[in-house]
Amino acid sequence: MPDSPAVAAKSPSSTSLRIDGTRLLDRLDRLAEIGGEDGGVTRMGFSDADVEGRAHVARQAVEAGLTASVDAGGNLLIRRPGDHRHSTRPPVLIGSHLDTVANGGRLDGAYGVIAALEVLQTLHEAGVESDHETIAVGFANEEGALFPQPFWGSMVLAGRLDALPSEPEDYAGRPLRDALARAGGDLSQLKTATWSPGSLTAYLELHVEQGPVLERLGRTIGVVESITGRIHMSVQLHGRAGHAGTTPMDGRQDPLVVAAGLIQAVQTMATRENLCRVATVGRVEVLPNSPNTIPDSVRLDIDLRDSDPTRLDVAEHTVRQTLADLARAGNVRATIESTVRSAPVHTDPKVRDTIAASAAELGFAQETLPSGAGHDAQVVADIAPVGMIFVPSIDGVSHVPVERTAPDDLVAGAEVLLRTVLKL
Ligand code: HGY
Ligand code: MN
Ligand code: MN
Repeated sequence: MPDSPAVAAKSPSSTSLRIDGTRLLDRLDRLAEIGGEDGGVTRMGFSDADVEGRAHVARQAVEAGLTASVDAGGNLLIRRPGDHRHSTRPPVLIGSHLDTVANGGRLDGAYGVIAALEVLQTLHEAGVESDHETIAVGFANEEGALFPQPFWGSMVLAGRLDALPSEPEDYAGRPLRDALARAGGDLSQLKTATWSPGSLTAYLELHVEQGPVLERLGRTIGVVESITGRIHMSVQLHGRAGHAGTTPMDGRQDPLVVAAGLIQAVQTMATRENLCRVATVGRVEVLPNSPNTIPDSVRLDIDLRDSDPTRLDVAEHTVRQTLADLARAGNVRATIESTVRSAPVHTDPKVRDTIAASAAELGFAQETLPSGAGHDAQVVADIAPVGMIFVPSIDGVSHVPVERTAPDDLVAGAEVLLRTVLKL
């Protein structure tokens, strides 16, 4: 954050500037139709629906008189026209991600990008001038739902190319190279999409809380203090397939029995043993997945979270140790890989204070809280000061079709985003 007092944005009267709430809500409704099914949304990163969703938002930006481009990592970048040569400070980046989990909600990620578009259009229409550019971003493949490289787009932007596989594939082994090209990216040009440390004044992400705290406390705005750490582990188990009716129980090499033991152990780690805050197995693939065949192989994915990196390391080591013991006992071959490791981060104190001041000025009740969900902001924190603004999630649920937030809260969050951008 710059030491000099922030140069207040020059504009007709930036304290009276407001977003267009109806336009924001309409755009959220229209975007939710893309990949919409059974009330939920499925736009898994780099799927056709995801590419369609990002093209739709790009069109909305151009219709608003802004420019839209896709970087080599597949990130959608929206800017106000002009060369910004009078900028004396690095840009402020605002946004989130447009991809979703399978059969997820209409707000996770999408809300932050549509609100960023709304803020940029409001600044543009009011002719607000500032000593820095404001850029909106729709990060690619934050969830890792199809191509298991979550935070893909923000890792590229933050220059963490060493932490990404050179030839990423989806769960079925299909190459990312082609899907990325269809989205407008280029796997061989990722370096052109990286931003260096200090190249941004700040990154701001507006997001639904995805938890119960703000609703329970009756607060409209959440000022995020920290974002959880996370380790994602992929386990592959190989046994010996056989006939369910003729293969004796003793001597079986059943990978699904080993998987069941591991799933129970992961649950115990985060409950009775309290080794980490939460631990989940949300994805299991059984082959050949036939009811009267002893499975040949099982793949399962483990998600560990905690705000303390040391506790995460202990939990990761315990999973590895437990798997080795279970595989030996079950006479099953096992491999395990930590595919994602994102460190817990604290948001920038000055950005937090600016968010809090904006919410106070606008008269919204606020609460400072940690994020149990992971976000692109924790990756961008490698190169810039970051801040996150939350709004309440009804019943505290997310990653499900019934993910909802009250319209007034959605508008309030976007107002705080605008006010914070004007202050930064
Ligand atoms: O999984 C998460 O925490 C985020 O929604 N990607
Ligand atoms: Mn999510
Ligand atoms: Mn998200």
